[in-house]
Amino acid sequence: MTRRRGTVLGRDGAAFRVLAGTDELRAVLRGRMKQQGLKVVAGDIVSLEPEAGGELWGIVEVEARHSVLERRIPGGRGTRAIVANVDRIFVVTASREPAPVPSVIDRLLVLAEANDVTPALIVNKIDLDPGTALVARYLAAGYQVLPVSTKLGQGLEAIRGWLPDHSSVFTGPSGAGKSSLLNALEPGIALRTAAVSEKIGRGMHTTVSAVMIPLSGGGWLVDTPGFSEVGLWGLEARGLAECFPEMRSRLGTCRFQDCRHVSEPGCAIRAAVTEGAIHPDRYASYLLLLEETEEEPRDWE
Ligand SMILES: Nc1nc2c(ncn2[C@@H]2O[C@H](COP(=O)(O)OP(=O)(O)O)[C@@H](O)[C@H]2O)c(=O)[nH]1
Ligand SMILES: [Mg+2]
Ligand SMILES: [Zn+2]
Repeated sequence: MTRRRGTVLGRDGAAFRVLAGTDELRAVLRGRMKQQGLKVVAGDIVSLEPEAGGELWGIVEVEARHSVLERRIPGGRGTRAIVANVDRIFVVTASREPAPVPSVIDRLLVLAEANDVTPALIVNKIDLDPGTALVARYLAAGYQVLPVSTKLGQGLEAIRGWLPDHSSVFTGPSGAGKSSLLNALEPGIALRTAAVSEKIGRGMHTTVSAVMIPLSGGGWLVDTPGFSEVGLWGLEARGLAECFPEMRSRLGTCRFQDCRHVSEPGCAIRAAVTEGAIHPDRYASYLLLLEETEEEPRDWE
């Protein structure tokens, strides 16, 4: 029997679209897998066996995920996976127009790490403003920072070099230049993601689901409706600080092992803020996100 292995691109009604080599196959969960309550999402790597009589394939195995983005199910009924095996989240901000909002940038960077995805910060529109202070702040914090002008075509190679063999999410505030950037990286692609989002927006009862869009140079762009609902719930205070690269190395040195870095005496994090080794805005973001992690699960409308 010919078994095949492939990547789930997205849903198509009751079936999944699975890319196996260069073939796009339609596949459904085998009954046994359904009984196990297994959920398959875009990005999952699956094994397929042909279904009897027909063109459908059966999903007989889902490989362990190295990362998964989840959103909360309304009514406090747990979480639901949106997409699996994302390798990198590119947080896109403009250096100006609109003005960068550090708390928004920080939330997205932390969100990536909290979900085992490597973050990178793209500072776009450097033709308007080099964004020197912003770039320096995030480099100092320990992030990969990519200054870019989509308009002038500057800095795109650094992003392009990273895309093959990986699956990437681009996120960030509206107006930062995401659509323009994606189109510069791969002409026409922003239109494809827009079409997908619109379709999902119209489909009243369709579950919001992510789509993997193969890039011509290899790798995937992941279109993730519902990404704004990915939260930080369930993360312990200690886990949160670990998602701040500049805090990570200092965590063992607070006086109390369970230090939340808020008002505890002998806190190494607050000392580093006072000394200027940690940017005060970054620490402010930490406090804000700490509140979010400690919030009661909220229902999503
Ligand atoms: N000056 C300048 N404008 C840009 C650049 N990249 C995008 N824009 C403009 O910023 C605006 C918002 O871009 P868009 O791609 O729609 O942002 P999105 O909302 O993040 O998808 C548009 O008017 C773009 O032409 C850039 O590098 N420099
Ligand atoms: Mg856009
Ligand atoms: Zn502390």
